[in-house]
Amino acid sequence: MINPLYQSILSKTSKGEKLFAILIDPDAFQLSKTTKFLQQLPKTTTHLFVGGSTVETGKTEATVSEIKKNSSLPILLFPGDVSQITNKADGLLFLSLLSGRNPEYLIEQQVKSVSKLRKSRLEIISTGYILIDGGNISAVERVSKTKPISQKNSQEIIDTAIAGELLGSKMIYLEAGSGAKIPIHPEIISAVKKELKIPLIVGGGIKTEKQKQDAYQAGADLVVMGTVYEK
Ligand code: 1GP
Repeated sequence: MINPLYQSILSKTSKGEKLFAILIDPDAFQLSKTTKFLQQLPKTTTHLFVGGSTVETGKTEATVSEIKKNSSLPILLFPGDVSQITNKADGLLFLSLLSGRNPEYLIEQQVKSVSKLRKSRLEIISTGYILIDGGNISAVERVSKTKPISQKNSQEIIDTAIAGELLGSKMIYLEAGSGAKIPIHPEIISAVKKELKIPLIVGGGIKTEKQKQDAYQAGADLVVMGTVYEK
């Protein structure tokens, strides 16, 4: 099958099934505790995302390899930059930071990645990435030197998501930033979801089961949680 990971996401979300990804930041991950970490993950976990805003060279590959030995969950790279791309994963969220106006993260890193991707068998899923204010300065804001969109400016968030879909993104990711104080408000999630035909990912600052369920109810197809599981 072509693009099996994306086809599976589409077929599940089109039936209203909810997906759940745990984000693993290789810089914060202890390889020696991989088995224990994986055993403690909720049974509802459908995907593992691996990545961070900045990661020491080689750590992503080591982390992915170790997880692969111990889990059959699909691993999607969620890279902060081109250095984090490794063939050991199953797929790659090919992100463009649509909320920002820094060409480095809109297109430059993507161009730089092509020589690596040409030789790779990673399934590439084009993903429009939208940074939204989560009440503190996120690593994405710091590293990308771009401003998040305010949660008060829902029209700009909606328009950015639609622009992403029109540009050909296969998924839209609404991101409040890892460790956000305030996750994305359910009203924003539902307003964006109404306008999209493609799956919607939501993450950043989701700490409780209630917040997760609220995001699903509002229309998130896939919820991402990271920080809570790092502890
Ligand atoms: C960050 O959306 C993810 O990219 C997860 O955020 O670490 O706050 O759960 P948390």
